[in-house]
Amino acid sequence: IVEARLKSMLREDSKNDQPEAAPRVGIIMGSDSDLPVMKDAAKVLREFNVPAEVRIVSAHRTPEMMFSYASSARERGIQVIIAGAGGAAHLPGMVAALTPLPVIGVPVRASTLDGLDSLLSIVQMPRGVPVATVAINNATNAGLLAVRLLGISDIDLQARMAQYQEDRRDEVLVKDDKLEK
Ligand code: RP5
Repeated sequence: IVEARLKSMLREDSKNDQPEAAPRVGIIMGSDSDLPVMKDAAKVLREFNVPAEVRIVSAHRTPEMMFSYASSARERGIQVIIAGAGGAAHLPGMVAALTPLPVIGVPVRASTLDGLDSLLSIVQMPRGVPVATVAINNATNAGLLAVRLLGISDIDLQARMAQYQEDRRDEVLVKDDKLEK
């Protein structure tokens, strides 16, 4: 259901009928209500042609599923996990405790505390179990960081990241050029 919703959210990509490759990145979230934020990570990975899977895995509502997902991710070929959650956002930290893979946490703004609760829950991991935390609701940066991590051992991907950075720089230069000075 999540994959179907994601495809409709990324309608421009759903015309691609190519067979799906084995996922290298796992994008998980505590609730389907996180999907409007977390879809941005999937969008980035699609742009870089990095195969990814999207799942709802709740630390407190489906703890057994969280355990089996995190503890089997490495043997299934997943190389990076992006985990988004809101409120008492323990999903990224719990997953990081169960896998040696790098885990990127996305604090989702989901409660009356405006995302600060999620941010602090994810960023304040005790020593020994790291979670790389991006800004509140910034799943785009989680996707980009996953690409950079994979780029360490994937020269083509790293080159595409360098090109992406050049393109962003060129955008600024064009805007600067158009300014009346
Ligand atoms: C967390 O609680 C989820 O990650 C979500 O951000 C938040 C609210 O979940 P729902 O009540 O919308 O399912 O577990």
